[in-house]
Amino acid sequence: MSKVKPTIYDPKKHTAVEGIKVNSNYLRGTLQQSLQSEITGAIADDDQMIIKFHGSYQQDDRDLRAERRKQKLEPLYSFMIRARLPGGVASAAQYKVLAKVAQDYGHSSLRLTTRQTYQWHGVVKRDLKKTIAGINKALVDSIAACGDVNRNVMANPLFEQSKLHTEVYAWSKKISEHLLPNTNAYHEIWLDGEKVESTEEPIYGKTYLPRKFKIAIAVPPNNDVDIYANDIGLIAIPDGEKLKGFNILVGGGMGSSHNDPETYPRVASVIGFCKPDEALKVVESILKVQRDYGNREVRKLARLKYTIDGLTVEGFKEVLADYLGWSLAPAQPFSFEHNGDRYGWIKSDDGKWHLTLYIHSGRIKDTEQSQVFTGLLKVADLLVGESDGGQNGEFRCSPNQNLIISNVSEDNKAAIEKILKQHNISIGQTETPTRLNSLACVAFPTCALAMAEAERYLPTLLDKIEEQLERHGIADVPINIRMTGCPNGCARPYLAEIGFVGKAPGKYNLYLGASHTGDRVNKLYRENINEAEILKELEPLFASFAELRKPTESFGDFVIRQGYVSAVHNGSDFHA
Ligand code: SRM
Ligand code: SF4
Repeated sequence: MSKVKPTIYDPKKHTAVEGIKVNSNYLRGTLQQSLQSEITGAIADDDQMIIKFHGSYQQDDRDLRAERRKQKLEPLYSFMIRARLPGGVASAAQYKVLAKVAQDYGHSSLRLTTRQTYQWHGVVKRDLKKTIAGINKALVDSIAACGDVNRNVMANPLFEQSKLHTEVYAWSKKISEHLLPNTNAYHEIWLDGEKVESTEEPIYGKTYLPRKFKIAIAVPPNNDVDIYANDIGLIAIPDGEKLKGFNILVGGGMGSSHNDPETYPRVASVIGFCKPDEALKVVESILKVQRDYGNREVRKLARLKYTIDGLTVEGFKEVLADYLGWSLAPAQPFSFEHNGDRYGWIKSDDGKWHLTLYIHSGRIKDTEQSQVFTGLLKVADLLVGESDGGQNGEFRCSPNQNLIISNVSEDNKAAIEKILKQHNISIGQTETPTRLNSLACVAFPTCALAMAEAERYLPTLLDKIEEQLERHGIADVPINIRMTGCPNGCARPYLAEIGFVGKAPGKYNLYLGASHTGDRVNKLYRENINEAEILKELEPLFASFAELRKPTESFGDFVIRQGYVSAVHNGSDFHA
């Protein structure tokens, strides 16, 4: 029996956010009133916390902030909405509805996220309810897509690859449903559902979790979901074609603050194995340990990774065994080969085709260069038009901000290729492997926490990095490059072989040395540097990589072998 005692809600000690949750009447807050108020485009302060649990954030256009202040106007408030889409799958018919909502309320733009779902940006308050109701028409919701609860559960979206993949995808939905909040607030507020006075939260309780919580399932050898970045990771272990069970990982996370050694990115620790019929109890118990032992006094230290490092991994396993009533079996062998997506067409055993597209920075939007929004809508039209009841074809989000057009019949292949060509939508055949492996978070203009550009800037920087790679004859080597506008790590930059993390406008910290398989975080190499300095720093690294690389050695492993940075094995190594 563990000697460590759980924390009980204490309004004197705990953060204001804990009080807001407790007093929200199970996530209702005063959202109804906030939505009705016409004097501002914003909602009440406390509701800004509560609305996250409904899958939405209040934001303002940061490009216009200074100008609006000068004109004595309030910031240009709008809302971001994030769908809950376990495993990233929507039918072509659902996609059409989601894209139509973006046309009506979200500037004809959809954002593919690093956790396999869609976001709508720039929705004004008066359209918020219509937007969420519109999304619901596709039978998609945004419950728990944000907030201190379990978020979208990730899994490999190409489940036709094997029977094992199909089983795993079903688990992503099962886990997501199982850990949904029980409150009726979402239906009451957004869908005019019947008012239910008393709600109980049997899993979460009134204070929900101390912080956000993330789960992913990986099927080796592909670590496309970046399993080590999650609070809980499940690694599928096969028994022939079927699922034998899951290795369980805990305590992954990316978020940190610049120059604050108390915070750090951490790869999840493997703590054992469970059979499929034990899996729901295991994930629920881990979540409950975090609910009871997580830090509710300091939000920046409230993720499961810090709870585990506080208890030690062995201590955490003891507490978990108390909650489960038994201990996990020893972990089973597994290995990963890479953590990216595979592009182009593949055919599944049932004769259907699946096409992974490369979506630049995850943004589905028409630009001068390519008409991604219009083109994809035409593909959806084609697939829905072909079917009776919209069952033909799916749009699946990858964990790396790409899109897979799935379950396409042989007859439709050529027509889809034609539409993609006409709209200049990439199927990943002309870009360098480094570009195909790159990720950038949203950052400016919508993200309130951005310190530097990411989505809007990485493509330009990549043009210049590609020139360097070409010059050194290493353009065909895949190097994972990821950029975020701040150290919160939304594009998982600490799992990149080259990571850029925003420090100030035009300035980035440069990190090196993560593994190519996503199981080791990188380390700070240079601080607060601009584009010219970045390129100057990378030049000799690439020259040396081209000259001294061992066959098949990845860039991340090379910079460690050559002593440019030391390998990071745990949180304290990261800042050492
Ligand atoms: Fe994130 C906060 C966008 C994946 C770690 N993240 C935010 C907010 C909501 C900013 C805010 O709090 O005001 C960003 C909204 C920007 C916008 O305008 O859309 C934001 N995060 C995103 C997305 C859209 C980035 C993207 O370009 O795809 C991703 C949405 C995923 C989803 O569908 O659910 C996104 N965020 C991640 C990931 C990656 C992952 O989960 O695999 C991480 C790192 C993993 C982790 O959680 O540790 C991540 N986001 C954070 C953090 C740091 C949390 C921490 O432990 O310290 C914050 C800040 C916070 O929570 O206080 C944050
Ligand atoms: Fe915003 Fe920072 Fe996340 Fe980028 S990493 S989306 S800048 S919170």
